[in-house]
Amino acid sequence: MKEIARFGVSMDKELLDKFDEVISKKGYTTRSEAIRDLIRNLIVEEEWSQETGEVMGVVVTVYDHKQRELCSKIVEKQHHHTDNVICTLHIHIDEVHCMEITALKGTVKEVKELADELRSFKGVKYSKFVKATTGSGL
Ligand code: NI
Repeated sequence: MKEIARFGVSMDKELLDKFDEVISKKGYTTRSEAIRDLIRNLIVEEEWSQETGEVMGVVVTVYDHKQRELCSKIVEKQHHHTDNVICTLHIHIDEVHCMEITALKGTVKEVKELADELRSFKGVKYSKFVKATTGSGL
């Protein structure tokens, strides 16, 4: 079990009141939980600013599968990066639209480049990229 450390924080009362209001809306029951999450997010942001090390990322795309050769282009791209494409989840939304969720792992450069390539195919109607972490640095 990890050692627990305690520390005091001084701040403007107004700022603390606002913080309490925001974390309460987000469902945190204690300041400690909220502060731990903020610190973890900061550490993950730092991981993403490094050239070395391994990160995770998720790409969500929604596209028209009737768009000429789009499906095969996406699949081909994924097959060319089997070290970085951890898994894909394909959802047939309706007669026309598909959603694809792709989990990526690699260096920041590898994950960013692959995510950008998957998102930029002609016919992709929506895409979102989420930075994530392997969790080992937290
Ligand atoms: Ni589909």
